Amino acid sequence: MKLLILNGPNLNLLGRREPEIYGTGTYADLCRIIEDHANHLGIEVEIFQSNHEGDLVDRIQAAYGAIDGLILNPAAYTHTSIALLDALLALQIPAVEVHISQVDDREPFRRISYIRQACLATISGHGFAGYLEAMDLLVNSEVQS
Ligand code: CA2
Repeated sequence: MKLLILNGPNLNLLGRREPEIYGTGTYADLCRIIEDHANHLGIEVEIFQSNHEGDLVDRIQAAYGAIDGLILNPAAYTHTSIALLDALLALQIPAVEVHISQVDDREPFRRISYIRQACLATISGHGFAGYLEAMDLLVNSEVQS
């Protein structure tokens, strides 16, 4: 099984500010715990981060037929991007939306997610562990199907 994990703008700066919202871990720490968990589960994982909406759309399109599940934290594009929604709808692969912070308890604009309707679940406010929960969910849904 192969999962693709996509991270949107500014997540590469994790650990550099707002530790009260995002914790103190860096982006490298996040990638390491994801890779460790993939080894533990015995699956393959690819992690991609971009600050550019079109790069994320391109990566989703390239995933067609090549991956079994997608985990997506589009960061600020969550709240603005119909292009990402359309790419996800076209992909037709199980996807899980992840947010490190609890977006529903923050500014009203963060309660809007364009991609949510194309995802089988949303995990929000569980910190880095949310990515691992999303991996477990996709692995278990594959086993059951
Ligand atoms: O909680 C999440 O994971 C978010 O997707 C993170 C986005 C934010 O726009 C979403 O509303 C919620 C922000 C990512 C940038 O994160 C940084 C964290 C620390 C330092 C710099 C950037």
